[in-house]
Amino acid sequence: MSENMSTSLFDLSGKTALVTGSSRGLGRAIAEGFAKAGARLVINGTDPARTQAAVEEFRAAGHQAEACPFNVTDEDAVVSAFARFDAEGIAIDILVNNAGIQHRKPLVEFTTDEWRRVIETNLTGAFVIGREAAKRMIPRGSGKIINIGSLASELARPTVGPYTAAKGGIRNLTKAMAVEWAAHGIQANAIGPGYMLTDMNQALMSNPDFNNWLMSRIPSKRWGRPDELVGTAIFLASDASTYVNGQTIYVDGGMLAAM
Ligand code: GCO
Repeated sequence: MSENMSTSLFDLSGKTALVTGSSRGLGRAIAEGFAKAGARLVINGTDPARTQAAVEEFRAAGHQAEACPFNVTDEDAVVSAFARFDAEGIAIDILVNNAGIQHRKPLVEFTTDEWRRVIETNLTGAFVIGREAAKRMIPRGSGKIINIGSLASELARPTVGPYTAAKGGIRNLTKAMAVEWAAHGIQANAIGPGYMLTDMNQALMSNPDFNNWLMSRIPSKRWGRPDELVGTAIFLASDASTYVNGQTIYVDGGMLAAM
């Protein structure tokens, strides 16, 4: 493949990407990767100050970025954000539904409200924002939707039941989006991160017993780095994947491949 071919295929220049939960963690890493590939970024987080600070860092690095803080569980805020995009002529070409929370305890001890909070944040938010984005992508005849799943989209472990249910839902919501929106030039896919070095997993990283178990389960024998998701994200966000739809690509160090 010539240098020009490989570069243009993965070029995001001229595209605008909204990445939820992109002021830190996996979303931040993906947003930074998109910016380096030429995209204009809409940075989202629940904390306006942290979101704006992230935007300033993107701009200081020479990238185009603006802030759009909202909680993905606040449907009114999501609808208002897209109304603002419409009013300002901002077309979201690429949506990454990354925002999510974790809550660990035995399933039998979860209150229904605690269950709902995880489902609302990790699954319903992706539906609401995906719907609002697709309403604008369909008339344009193009769009990229990337939902962030998990190894928990396929496998379960004790104490993360609501998260596992939500991430399993992400895997099939992605298929539902793909089958309804592919004819409109939209590719909807998911990325399933393995055990990544993020704030959400600090409690696990600092637990020797968990680490020993995890290293026995991962062929790569190490935690993944957030930047190791960027290549897959750019692939799914770019013209390199125009006939890929409904797939979940696992970036997990081989964990799902192992017995
Ligand atoms: C946990 C972790 C996992 C990872 C990741 C695995 O408590 O087991 O939080 O859920 O975050 O999602 O793919």
